[in-house]
Amino acid sequence: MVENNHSTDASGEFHRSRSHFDDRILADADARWPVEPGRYRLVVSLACPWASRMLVVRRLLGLESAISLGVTDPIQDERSWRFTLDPGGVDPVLGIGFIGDAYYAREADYTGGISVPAIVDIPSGRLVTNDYLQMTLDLSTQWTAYHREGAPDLYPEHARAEIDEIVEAVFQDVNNGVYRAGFAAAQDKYDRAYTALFERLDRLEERLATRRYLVGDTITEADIRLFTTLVRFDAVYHGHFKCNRNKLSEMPALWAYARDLYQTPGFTDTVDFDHIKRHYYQVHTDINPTRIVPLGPDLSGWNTPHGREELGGRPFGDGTAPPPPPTGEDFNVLRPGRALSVGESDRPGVDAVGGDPGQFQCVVHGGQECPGGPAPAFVDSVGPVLLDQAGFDNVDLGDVLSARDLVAPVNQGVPMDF
Ligand SMILES: N[C@@H](CCC(=O)N[C@@H](CS)C(=O)NCC(=O)O)C(=O)O
Repeated sequence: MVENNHSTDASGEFHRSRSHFDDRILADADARWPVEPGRYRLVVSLACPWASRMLVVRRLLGLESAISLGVTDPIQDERSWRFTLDPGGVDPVLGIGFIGDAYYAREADYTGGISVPAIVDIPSGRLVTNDYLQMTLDLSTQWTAYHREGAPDLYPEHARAEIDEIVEAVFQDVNNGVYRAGFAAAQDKYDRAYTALFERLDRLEERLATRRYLVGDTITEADIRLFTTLVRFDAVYHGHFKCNRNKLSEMPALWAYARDLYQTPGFTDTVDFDHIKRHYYQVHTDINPTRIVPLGPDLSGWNTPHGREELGGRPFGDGTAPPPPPTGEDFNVLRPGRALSVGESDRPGVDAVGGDPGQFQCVVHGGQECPGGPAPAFVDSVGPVLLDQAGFDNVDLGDVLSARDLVAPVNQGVPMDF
């Protein structure tokens, strides 16, 4: 069993250890790890808030073709994060089944925790860094030569002091605060984390009532770091981590702020609620021994109008919104118009889902009548999946979302074999 990179001490307090591998990839040809497009692979779990920061920053800066992406199964096993979503259970670029293999290639006798996000040097197969605190900043400051045209400045020099200050407070009380509450093993430690979390959220609620973003009038690193915790709040932290004074959706400014970001290109496509829920509820058996994943909450509110445009602000500053994600990197099934993938499902009622954008196929068996052959279906809104054939119009998006557990790679015009 691989050791965790966090622990709860004898007093019941949760501690997150520093990342062991903190090398940096630098815009310097003589550096040990120089910026070089195509050389590095970013490995993430879509469930992980620290990894999701990297997904958003990479998308907003347009670094998808410079730094490729590997996505792990949301459920770790005793060897930690694994590539079981890929054909043969092996990452197609790194040729390994576990991200731990890259850690051991870097340091054969390494005994510490294995975590995502992780960046791997493709030619040598060695881990470069798992230092999530620095990684996003380096995408902004070291990879500038490969930013897309119109990339926003997420870490503007003139605002760094303010960003750093807010990021530190948000880290202590919110990003890591939810973990401190969730993994506390003593009442007083939990109480303290809970209190600090909601005091901070109250202050953020106040700050965001009159301003669209945390710092200045554009999206910065500070917003990305707050967002990845907020987007998990009602689905996971409120129940699983006992952060339940109120839900995010009961804090009007924060909830509208989170929806605003969620609906912004580059954010929305990185959010996979299915991975998020299954990871937390199924992996943390110490706090959820039954491994039951709750069916709620209703997530459809994320797509409702947020009204934040009224506060002004220029989301991308002098830049522009990113184009749609590359094939295979649109992870958000909840988003209206999102292409589903061909696949198999063990979910009663849904055997496979797939199709080209705008035209989806959904084969429904199991508990329901299947009148022989695929039924065309498409997601046209959050809510029911509309199916063209009679008899299928009661399949709801929840079923199709869960069908994604076993969904195969995105269909790229290949005839579907149901
Ligand atoms: N690398 C970081 C943070 C990243 C992190 O905690 N990632 C989680 C997923 S959200 C992880 O990989 N955990 C693995 C584990 O704790 O065994 C750290 O050392 O604290």
